[in-house]
Amino acid sequence: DGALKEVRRSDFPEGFVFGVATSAYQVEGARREGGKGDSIWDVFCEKKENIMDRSNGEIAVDQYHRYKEDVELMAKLGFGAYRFSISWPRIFPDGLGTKISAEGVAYYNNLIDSLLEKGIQPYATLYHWDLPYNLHNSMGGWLSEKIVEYFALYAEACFANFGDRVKHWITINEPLQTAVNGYGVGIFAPGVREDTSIEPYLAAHHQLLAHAAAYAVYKEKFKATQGGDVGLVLDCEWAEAFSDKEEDKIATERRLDFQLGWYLDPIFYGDYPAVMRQRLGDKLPKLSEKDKELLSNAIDFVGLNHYTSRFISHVQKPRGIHFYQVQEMERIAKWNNGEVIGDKAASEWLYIVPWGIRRTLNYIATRYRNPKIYVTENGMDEEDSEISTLSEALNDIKRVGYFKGYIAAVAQAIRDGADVRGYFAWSFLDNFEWAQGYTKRFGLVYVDYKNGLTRHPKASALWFSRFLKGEDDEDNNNTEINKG
Ligand code: GBH
Repeated sequence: DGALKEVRRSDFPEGFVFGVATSAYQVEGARREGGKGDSIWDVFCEKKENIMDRSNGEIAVDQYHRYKEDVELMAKLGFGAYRFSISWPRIFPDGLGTKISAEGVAYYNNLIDSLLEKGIQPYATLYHWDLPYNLHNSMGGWLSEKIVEYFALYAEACFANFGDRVKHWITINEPLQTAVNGYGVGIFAPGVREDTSIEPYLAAHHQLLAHAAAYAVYKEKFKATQGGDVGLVLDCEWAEAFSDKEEDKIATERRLDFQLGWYLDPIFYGDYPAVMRQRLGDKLPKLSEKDKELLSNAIDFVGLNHYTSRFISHVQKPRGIHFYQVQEMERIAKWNNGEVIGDKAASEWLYIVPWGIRRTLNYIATRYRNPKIYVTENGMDEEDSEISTLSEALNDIKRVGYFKGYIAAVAQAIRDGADVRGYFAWSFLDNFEWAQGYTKRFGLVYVDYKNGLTRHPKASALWFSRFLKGEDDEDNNNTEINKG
């Protein structure tokens, strides 16, 4: 891709948004406060062996009580937007959409107002994996078609209560993860292990229909008065063919269809990708004419969560989960000359491959009629156990390199023609990293778990801050934010 000059904010169009992201279960804590009902993650974590360090999000990083301090820090650093998620069981404790919790609504009103006071735009995700436990327990959660209606009621309540101030809505975060890891492999809540059966595809189907239902509610009742946008967030690891062999190239296209096409083809092209139908047969639910109509162009922007890349090789009986076996492919982290694709972060799955985000963005632009795109998550982690002192923790130079590389690649994708409108770093703070508990740290801001959950900006936060202010990178002695 040629030598890159240092990326600058002025490489981005006017109005381009830079923000930070989190999700409710990962940061809020306050499990039993404000009338909140349990979510499937509250219950999943009760089975200690589900989480690497046997932890949970009961307290997490306590954002429920510290949102003001967090918002102030975001503002000091210069971020223009905050992507957070609303906890469904904080709004409707039993999920049924009849008894709204005034305290739950008040919490998000306060958060949103604090953000706007500081000039930070709220980007709200309605569903980032914390389904009201009652909807799982009483009807099978995402396996039941009834959930579509309950999600629409919940979405409507959020639009009605917060939509005067929230202009960017994300319905669902990474439906693929809920489908494959929640209802197939079982490593995420609700822990259903039905990898070889219809469950993952049914859970995906209902998430798509729930997205479409919420999109329709917004369009019919709120769009004209509130004027916001509603999008869906998908996770996509870039897939690059392992060799020039035709079968590797086809397996690579297949891999992308099984990640993005699964959700975007029904919206942009009216049905699931043909290759999924061929390989899954009746395991893949059918979209009725009514479903197709509701889904048709039901998206104002595509949200992309992107972290890493792999080479894809066609393998008839691949190792790994059933979801990969039906795709007859293996994900490989080495070039065909044996060299690794990129440096590794802490998580086993995360290699640092900046060029992958440019290709993913260009792929979405070309394949799906150049939609508005937001990069809704991008970042890397370090291993908690490898950090021995606070000053070591704050000196996250590898993450600085990660952001410089990936953000420069986003700027290139924009020059290539992709309509990217914003970028959110994952994550604002170290937090509860799902099945990996607190063993991995994705934050720009360090959270001292042993010392009152105090917040300490890492070097990457300070780099970001200078980048946002358009300051020279050489000028890196600005430690203002760490004083006071
Ligand atoms: C995001 O998912 C999530 O939206 C966010 O909440 C999370 O904190 C962040 O990633 C960092 O992990 O499939 O066995 O490799 C990104 C997609 C899905 C990638 C789960 C890692 C790990 C389990 N991630 N996957 S596995």
